[in-house]
Amino acid sequence: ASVTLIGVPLEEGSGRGGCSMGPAALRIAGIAATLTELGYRITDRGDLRPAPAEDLAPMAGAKNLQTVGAFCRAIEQATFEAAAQGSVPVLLGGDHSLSMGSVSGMARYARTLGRPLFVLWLDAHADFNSPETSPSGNMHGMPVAYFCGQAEFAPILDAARPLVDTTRVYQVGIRSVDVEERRLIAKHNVTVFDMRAIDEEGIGSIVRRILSHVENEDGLLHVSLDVDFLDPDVAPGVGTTVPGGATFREAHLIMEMLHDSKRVSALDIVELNPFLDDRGRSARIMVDLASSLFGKKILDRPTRPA
Ligand code: DIR
Ligand code: MN
Ligand code: MN
Ligand code: MN
Repeated sequence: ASVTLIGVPLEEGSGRGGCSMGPAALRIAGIAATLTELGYRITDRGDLRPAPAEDLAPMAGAKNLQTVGAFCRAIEQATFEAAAQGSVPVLLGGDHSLSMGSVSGMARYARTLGRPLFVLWLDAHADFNSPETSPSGNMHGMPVAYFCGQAEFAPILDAARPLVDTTRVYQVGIRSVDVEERRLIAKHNVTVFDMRAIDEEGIGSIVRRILSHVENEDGLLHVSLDVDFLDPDVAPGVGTTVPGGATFREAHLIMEMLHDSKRVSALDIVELNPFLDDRGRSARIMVDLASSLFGKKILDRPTRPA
């Protein structure tokens, strides 16, 4: 099996500096060596550095659109190419606006197979704003609305891209939602397992339900992991911490179950801000979670013993 690392030194979607150092921190934390040890062939494409897209007219509600837009185009293409070569693209972010590109690239790939794409969004935030609704104008708060086809994006980026059906988007860990996002999530039937759902039902049961939907439709699964999904006590290296997040073990269980499912076709690791981190701790945890997703186990046994 093979994995393609795609570095995305993008922070212009986030409203503060630091995420551009994310790819370097993830490499220093040993992402390539860890996956090599698990038996994968690793291709590291290095960092994407596209020139700003000057054809995009600046827009008040979408800060740094020319930079974010240029990255999204480059990411879409790099993600599609890696997947089409039979490799699993792993996006080393970079802020979460990069998922506009990576999910779109996977949606294009899934269409060539005639299979549906599912998205598992692990985040404290819903990221369902548009340039019209965003209170901040930061595009890292918009990727889910973008790949679900929220109308306001039509003029600014590829209008002909394949979209993700909102009934195939699962958001887990959510605990910070803006007023307009709340309305849009309800309108579009996105399935949200917020922190209360995790507390009440347990993460294992939630992940089993999501995976059985993916399996029933023979889908591909794109996993998008925002550092702030985790509790800030576990992973402090992110600009938008929200208290009350997922524990270390909840996050690992998700990754272990995802590995067993053999459904994961792409992974985004986003929002790591090494400038805010505590001696590389968050970078190492993200690499650790990735290694669980790619098959690292505590013992050689099935997750659910017979
Ligand atoms: C807020 C914060 N909802 C916004 N969003 C995110 O600006 O749209 N923070 N994604 O990480
Ligand atoms: Mn996010
Ligand atoms: Mn977030
Ligand atoms: Mn974010």
